[in-house]
Amino acid sequence: MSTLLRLGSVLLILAPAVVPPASAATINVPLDQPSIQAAMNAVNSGDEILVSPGTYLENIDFLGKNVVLRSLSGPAVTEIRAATSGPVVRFVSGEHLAAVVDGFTITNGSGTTDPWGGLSGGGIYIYQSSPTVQNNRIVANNITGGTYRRGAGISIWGKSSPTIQANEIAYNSVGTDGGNDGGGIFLRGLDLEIAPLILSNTIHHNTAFWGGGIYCNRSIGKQPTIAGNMIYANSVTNKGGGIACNVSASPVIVSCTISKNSAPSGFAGGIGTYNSTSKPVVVNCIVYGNAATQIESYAQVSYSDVQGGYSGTGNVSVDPQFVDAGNDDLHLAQSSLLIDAGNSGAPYVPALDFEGDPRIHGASIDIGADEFLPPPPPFISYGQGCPGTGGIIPTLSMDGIPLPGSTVTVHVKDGVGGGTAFIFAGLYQAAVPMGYDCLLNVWPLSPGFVGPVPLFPIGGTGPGNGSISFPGAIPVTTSPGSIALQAFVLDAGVSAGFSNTNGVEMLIQ
Ligand SMILES: [Ca+2]
Repeated sequence: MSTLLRLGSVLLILAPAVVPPASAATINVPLDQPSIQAAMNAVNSGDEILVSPGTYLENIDFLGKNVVLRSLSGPAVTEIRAATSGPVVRFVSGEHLAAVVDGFTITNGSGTTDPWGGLSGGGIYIYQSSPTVQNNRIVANNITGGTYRRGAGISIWGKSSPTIQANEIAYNSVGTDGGNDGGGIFLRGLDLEIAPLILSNTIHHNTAFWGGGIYCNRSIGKQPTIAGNMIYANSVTNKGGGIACNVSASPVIVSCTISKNSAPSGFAGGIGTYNSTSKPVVVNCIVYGNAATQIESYAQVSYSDVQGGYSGTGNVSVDPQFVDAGNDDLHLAQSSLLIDAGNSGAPYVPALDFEGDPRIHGASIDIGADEFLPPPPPFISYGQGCPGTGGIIPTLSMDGIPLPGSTVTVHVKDGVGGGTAFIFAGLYQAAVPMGYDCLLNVWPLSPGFVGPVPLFPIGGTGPGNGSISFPGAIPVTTSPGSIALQAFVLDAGVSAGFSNTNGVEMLIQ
């Protein structure tokens, strides 16, 4: 179900409790209130808190208020760092999806006492609440005290159906001794009417005993949806380096890439299961290159790439051909056999891939978190020229690979034979009337940018019979981006004194 539909369902269920205030207020931090929590204390549900760049030494509690807490300039420059022990941000008072934390680095959290007497929720602690957590960097939260530690990045308990979307969740740890579960996310849901949604997150380098990336346990009612996540380089000392499914946990795991995660000898580094009560439904996923094994039994797997193979419809075992796995670039290369190999009718099909590219592109959805998009063509023809002698319009085309320092070939055809041509180049496409029904197709002007000289003779004789091809050097100092080109042919036979060509936009890689 889409986020919008989920939101709609929640609002419907909670309708009697949701009475929007007469007018929503916007509070700026630190302009209107000195701290984020001071702003939270002052606002009402429906308000918005906008936070300027900076490091905020605070522990935040949403206090049951369904407000949007958003950074103005993103997580790279806006950090909430726990000032005291406990979670950095907590939702424990029945907040719903309209309570949003968006665009922060959330770090240095250490957890609070959970319903089972352990320490939970280093970065974010969610209990009986269903907020939206999106576009954050939840990093370097470490739970070190207590006997049992759960969910160093995010811990989710009770009747909670949050949406956890487009976050980076990395370098969080609950430690690796027994009973410490969920380095990135711990999830235990009860009586769930709506499935919690873990969507399009990048989850890496988290550590735990069970469930390095994500740990699921005892989900009663709707099962969590874990969709479109890039899950790599997480590690455990027991089961499920990437994802662990303990007792009665059968999440729907779709369109995820799970690779380079590790577990000790005999255990699954990809997806670990406990027993027949944990039957995750795995569709359109890559589970490849994990140690020691990929997926334990009980999982129901289809349309997935599992190293060493796994029984089920549409499963394959092929090298995914990541762009650069050694440097954690797990995009699909153009040669990957997983492009268009997934099931577009899966239980959940994300509208975007993990990085926001539109999917489905091509005949079918790609397997894994990344939808491969072919690079744009390097030369795009656009616009139209104006005729020379005999009413014939010359044309411009190019070929080669446009890189700084390389050479491309320029072709001018159908000009007046024996004439003289020159090239105009600019940064943008244009269509500026020049009189005589001629258009200037490039802007701004920069004559002679491509070609050995601005003026060059055209071969052939007679109307429309002139053509020339020549190499054009692209200076090594050229920045990636587009350059627009147009050829002009001096032609005394027409009243303009020239004809010109269509434009060609060259995309420098
Ligand atoms: Ca992509």
